[in-house]
Amino acid sequence: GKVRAPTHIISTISDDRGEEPCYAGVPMSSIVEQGYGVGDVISLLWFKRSLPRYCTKFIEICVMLCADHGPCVSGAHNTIVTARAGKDLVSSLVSGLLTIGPRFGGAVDDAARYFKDAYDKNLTPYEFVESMKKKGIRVPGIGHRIKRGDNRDKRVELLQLFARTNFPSVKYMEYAVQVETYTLSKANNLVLNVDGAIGTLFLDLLAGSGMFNKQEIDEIVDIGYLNGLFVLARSIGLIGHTFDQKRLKQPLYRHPWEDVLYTK
Ligand code: Q5B
Repeated sequence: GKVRAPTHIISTISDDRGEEPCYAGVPMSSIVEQGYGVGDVISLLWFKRSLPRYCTKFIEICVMLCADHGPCVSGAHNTIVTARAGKDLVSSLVSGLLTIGPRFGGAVDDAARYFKDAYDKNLTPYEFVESMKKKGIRVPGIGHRIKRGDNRDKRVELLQLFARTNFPSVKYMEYAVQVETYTLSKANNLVLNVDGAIGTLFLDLLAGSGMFNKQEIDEIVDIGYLNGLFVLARSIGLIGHTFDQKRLKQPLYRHPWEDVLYTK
């Protein structure tokens, strides 16, 4: 019989060999004709399946809410400085994206990992937070530079409201709220932030939708899919900041001496 030469690449998410490209087996014409949105496309290309509408809507809300958070955050700042140095769109974009990490925007996966582990082990919020402190690890998804107990993050409230109204279960989110109550009793800046809200609510989506088995959920959390939501979303804003600086014809950025503490 025929012997297939070994291939150098294995791919399972998309195929452009036919008359039209397919995402996870779904032809482009169906995607357009059936009115799919970007949440459906993410579901097909990342999770290799169609998800119920409330899940794809949740994904779209995450993307919309995280698209930008003003010019002062790390990512936008880097992008603005790079654009003002005369660099092109892609350079300005990646310069901003490279700031996404454990402190800024890239705590979604770790929030999912640590909150899942703590909830699944039945740790009380006190046990969870204090065990993290003993290990010298900041609780991912907790804390914000400008949000406070008396100035909550509206994005977190909107995500929670959507999930409480549409998700079959919000057990991980409710656990995160209890953790936040405890951390706020320690310091007013230790709110549940947008990374923590997305991380824990995605756990609820994965566990409650019936679309993923336990092994798949563990793999998604293990591989770390969820920072991808912030990266994808914030790219929209970073591209906007690049165009903004170019439109405004902003000159090369130089930080003022007065704002540097020169010391020996
Ligand atoms: N402490 C976010 O820190 C920040 C603690 C904590 C226990 C914690 C910090 C943190 C975990 C990572 C995380 C996502 C660096 C944030 C985002 C997107 C964004 C951004 C925007 C957007 C802020 C003061 C005292 C210290 C600390 C203690 C702080 N966090 N303890 N667990 N998680 N969080 N990142 O304000 O005793 O004085 O030493 O790392 O989830 O990135 O809008 O800006 O859309 O763009 O600088 O929203 O919380 O606080 O470092 O002065 O700490 O609180 O140990 O205690 P801060 P610090 P002590 S959302």
